[in-house]
Amino acid sequence: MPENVANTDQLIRHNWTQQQVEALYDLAFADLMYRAQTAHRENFNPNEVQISTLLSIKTGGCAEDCGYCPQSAHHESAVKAEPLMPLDKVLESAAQAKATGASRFCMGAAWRNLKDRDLERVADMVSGVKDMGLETCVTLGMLEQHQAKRLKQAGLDYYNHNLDTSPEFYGDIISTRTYQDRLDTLAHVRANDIHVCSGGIVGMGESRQDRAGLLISLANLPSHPESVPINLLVKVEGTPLANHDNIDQLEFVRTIAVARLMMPKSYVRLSAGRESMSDELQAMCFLAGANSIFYGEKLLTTDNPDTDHDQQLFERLGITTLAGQHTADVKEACHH
Ligand code: SAM
Ligand code: DTB
Ligand code: SF4
Repeated sequence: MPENVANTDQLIRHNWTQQQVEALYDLAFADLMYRAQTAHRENFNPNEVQISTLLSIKTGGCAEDCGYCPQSAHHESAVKAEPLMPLDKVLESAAQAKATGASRFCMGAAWRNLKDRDLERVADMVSGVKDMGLETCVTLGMLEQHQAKRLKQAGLDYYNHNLDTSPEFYGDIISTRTYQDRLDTLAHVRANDIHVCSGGIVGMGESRQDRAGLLISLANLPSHPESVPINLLVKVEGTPLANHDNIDQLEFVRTIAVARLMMPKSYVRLSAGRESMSDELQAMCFLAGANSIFYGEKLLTTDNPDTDHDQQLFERLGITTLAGQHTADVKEACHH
């Protein structure tokens, strides 16, 4: 085993170098999988997966120009802009998610940033969902300190805000906000004691160095995000990335495995893109250390696998789903 990758994966580290992470990526596939599965077993029950259900509470018409996103007003996708959903509809959808077995309910808005005029309505959604006994998560774009504080007070457990890719590749995908803006939002979330959910997208034409760079940006944060969504680009017609070549599927599995090794106590979520994956590829991702998914027939605007299909897959793999309260334990584990 190369010296620079030995014994580095068992500790919570925040000082990963590009060379070390690329060395993990360069391991023989079986060696990488063995190490990732070993780290996974040291920290989690390998047959348990956490499930979150997503709801788009405010769809389309977004001012940002994220190249992958069908909700950007800069692109001509089929998504129609809709106003912020009323509270009763949100709670209805959360009740449904709970009935299907989700432990967390994640509400997403196509906003560049949360506006104070919408803060109380979102806070009501958070407390309503929390009162139903679900873990709460929102993703609303950039967030300021006082807004994070108010959402925490309303009962917010997780805030999702992705770094998306490496700092170097970022400018090829998004021009309307900076990497530093994203880091600032994550700091506001953390400072208010809300769990951080942050990851990125693979398959946007980035290099392996960029994939390593994304994982370094995440793992070298002062605390590892408790939840790390790894999205496979969903190619949506009308977006600039619609006709991109597919990424090698084994490279996607490697990315999950390297994320597991670098952030051994975090939940790694096999996120968008499962609709285009075979059952066998998803099984390999679980073997590589993914232990969370989005569950429910829609992501925000695009399709996710049918719940029946997911249940069958879990049954075939002997996977059980995790009840919400257990995930709170991860918080302490990630703070070092
Ligand atoms: N507007 C907010 C923001 O961007 O911060 C929250 C919602 S946004 C849709 C949440 C995340 O979804 C993005 O950061 C991106 O990582 C992911 N995403 C969006 N479109 C995607 C696509 N076509 N394929 C994969 N992931 C996507
Ligand atoms: C995340 O990392 N992936 C989710 C969630 N966080 C909000 C969103 C995926 C969106 C996929 C494209 C769509 O459905 O619009
Ligand atoms: Fe807007 Fe979020 Fe889509 Fe970017 S990813 S265009 S911020 S909805």
